[in-house]
Amino acid sequence: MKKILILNGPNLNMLGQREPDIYGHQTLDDIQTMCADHAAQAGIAIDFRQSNHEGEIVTWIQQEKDRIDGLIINAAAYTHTSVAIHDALKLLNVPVIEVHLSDPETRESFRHHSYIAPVAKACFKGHGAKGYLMALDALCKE
Ligand code: CA2
Repeated sequence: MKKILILNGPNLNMLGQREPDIYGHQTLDDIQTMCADHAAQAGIAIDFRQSNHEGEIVTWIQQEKDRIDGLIINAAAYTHTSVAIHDALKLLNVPVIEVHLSDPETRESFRHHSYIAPVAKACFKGHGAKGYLMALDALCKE
């Protein structure tokens, strides 16, 4: 069975509590449940995690690199700052998909650059929580 690691960066644990106009009303637990249901229907396994710590995300990527068939990442603010996560993702020999709830390119200029994009096969942004399901579907086709 294919195993997909889904990583979420800082502050995404606060989803549903503020800025619903930008990020929607769903909590991260809701998104995890949606992903788990979708994965079960597709016959794949997911491991869904969130961290507010850059180093923890880097460690998770290193630890799981030989155990997964694909990785989905919403690195949140680290998208725009983290060379460390970029370098860790380069260690992977499996497809990486970048996801964002909002479309960062239509927001403040400091959100326009992504350190994830050069190491990602695709990016789903601006589709809300559905973007995670689109990313799962894309990895199922790999
Ligand atoms: O649109 C996305 O998914 C983002 O990755 C979300 C990040 C942001 O820094 C990126 O530019 C785009 C922010 C996540 C913060 O989530 C919050 C949740 C509730 C309240 C406030 C922030």
